[in-house]
Amino acid sequence: MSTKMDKPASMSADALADRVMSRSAALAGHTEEPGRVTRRYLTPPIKAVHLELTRWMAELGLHVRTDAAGNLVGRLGDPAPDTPVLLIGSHIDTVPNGGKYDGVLGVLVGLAVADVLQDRALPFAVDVVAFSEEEGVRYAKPYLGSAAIAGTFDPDWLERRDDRGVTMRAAIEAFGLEPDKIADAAYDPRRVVGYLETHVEQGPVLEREGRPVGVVTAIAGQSRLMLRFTGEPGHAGTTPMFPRKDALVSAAHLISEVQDYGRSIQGLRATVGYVRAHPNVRNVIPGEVDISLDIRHAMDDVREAAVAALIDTAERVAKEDGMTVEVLENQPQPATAMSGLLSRMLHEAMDEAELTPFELLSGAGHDAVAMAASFPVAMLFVRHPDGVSHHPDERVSVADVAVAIDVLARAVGRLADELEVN
Ligand code: HGY
Ligand code: MN
Ligand code: MN
Repeated sequence: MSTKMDKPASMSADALADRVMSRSAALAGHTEEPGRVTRRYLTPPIKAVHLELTRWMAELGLHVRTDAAGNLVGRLGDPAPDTPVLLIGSHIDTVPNGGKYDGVLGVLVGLAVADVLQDRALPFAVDVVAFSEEEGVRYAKPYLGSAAIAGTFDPDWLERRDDRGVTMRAAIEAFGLEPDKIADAAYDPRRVVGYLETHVEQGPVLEREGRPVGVVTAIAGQSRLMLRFTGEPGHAGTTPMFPRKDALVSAAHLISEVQDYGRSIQGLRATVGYVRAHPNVRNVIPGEVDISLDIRHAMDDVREAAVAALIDTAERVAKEDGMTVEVLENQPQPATAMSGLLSRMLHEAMDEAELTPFELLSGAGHDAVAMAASFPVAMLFVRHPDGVSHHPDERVSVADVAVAIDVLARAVGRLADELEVN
């Protein structure tokens, strides 16, 4: 699907930032749950977001298309497939009851940068990408959209089912796309100059340091596990308190140890965010409980040691409680390094904009993680007052968004100069 219209004149960074804020608010209105921002992979609000973004991209004269994984791509420049291309973007899915800016900000800043650069002759095309799925909420698999573009999408994922039993394959088909063509979404790494992502920091550092933006040094590694505790189900009223094999009690023993362990290791993040008790009714002792484990650290060996230690702890706790525990899934993701060239362009752009360059680690995962498998990547963080994210209170300031647009546009310009010289 492609659309193209005449282009309006470009606007100032401040005016573009105002428009990013109003557009973020408009997209927040597209949700599965009125009054909350919830957009899971290829649900109807994603289609509504596509329609708005397609209109805004077409107004800018971008060539717009949707790939088989549901990514929406607006190209500034030559649509020929062998054109060198710089990708700029982020994701448009959200966690349940999420914020307005996580993901969306990177897409809208990308559109603003395309606006700034629309009359500049660049040695590459610029693709503004709205990735269809980063959070991993609907199918417990993050980065579906960026994995498709990076060429690492595993067709086995198409058989994964959501909490209503709908396969990923069926969800893609229901969206009007062809799952068996997802391999066509991959870019040829020889054509890709790199990937730049702007994202709210989702943490306190830039606010504490009094900085509007910062360059990401690396993205912490992350292990996503699912553990199953198995005990014995029973009638809540007739089963004596001894001996009981309540799987939820054993899971609870582990959960409290997870936090203690996380606090004992410098820089570690250890979280249990998902609990599923079966049959999850008031008058039945849970015989089976699934819990997630989200373990993150900048150093992969520390993270891997933490995963091993917490699995040992789970086995000890289960044994003490007379239960069993098994690891249903362990998705390790190594720490992600940033491209030296692209990061230098961001630093030089900050310098050119008379900002003192500043850099920081990302504890959160981003599409840049999946994109780094195939392309050079770099990230620009935007100050996030209170650092509250994955929550409706998530916010950014229009002034900081204007700085991000200015810095990113300068970085793309410097990259063009650098590539034209070499
Ligand atoms: O979980 C994360 O780190 C990201 O927000 N998806
Ligand atoms: Mn997120
Ligand atoms: Mn995000």
